[in-house]
Amino acid sequence: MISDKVRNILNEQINKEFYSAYLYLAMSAYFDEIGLYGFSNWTKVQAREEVDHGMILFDYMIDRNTKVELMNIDTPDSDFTSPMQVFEKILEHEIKVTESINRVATLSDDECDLATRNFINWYIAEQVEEEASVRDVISKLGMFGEEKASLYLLDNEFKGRTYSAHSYK
Ligand code: OFO
Repeated sequence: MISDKVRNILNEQINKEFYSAYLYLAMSAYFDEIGLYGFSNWTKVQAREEVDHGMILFDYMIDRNTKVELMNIDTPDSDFTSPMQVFEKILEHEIKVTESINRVATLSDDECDLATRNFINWYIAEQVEEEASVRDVISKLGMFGEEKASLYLLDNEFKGRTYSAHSYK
């Protein structure tokens, strides 16, 4: 039996994952507008992964026979000015998501909900990976700069990012 507190925090986390998908889609649209189709692909692939993150939580809640409550998804930020600025925003956002996942883990411990505590471990590891991949892009942008030639090379590299589905079962 999932406690009300754990149910609420899981519902909020579903909302945060779908908000993340929206945010990455907004970024993808920005990159399309400025002709950086590889960057657009990178953020679009990430948006699909975020939908998976939301769906894995959704399926878990159904399995635990607890009520899923879908909430409004906020309008994402769309104030983008450069690739570096976008990736700095991504890092800031993902650090907040990591903190949010950590709160789910801590609350599951407090509520003696070992199943949720075990379930959320996947997200803890996923956040380490996500933050690392964003830091990698930021350091490449810092190293090569944002001149057209460097962006062209990175853009080509990011065209190669492919989506692979994550699922709960
Ligand atoms: Fe779901 O990890 Fe990013 O936000």
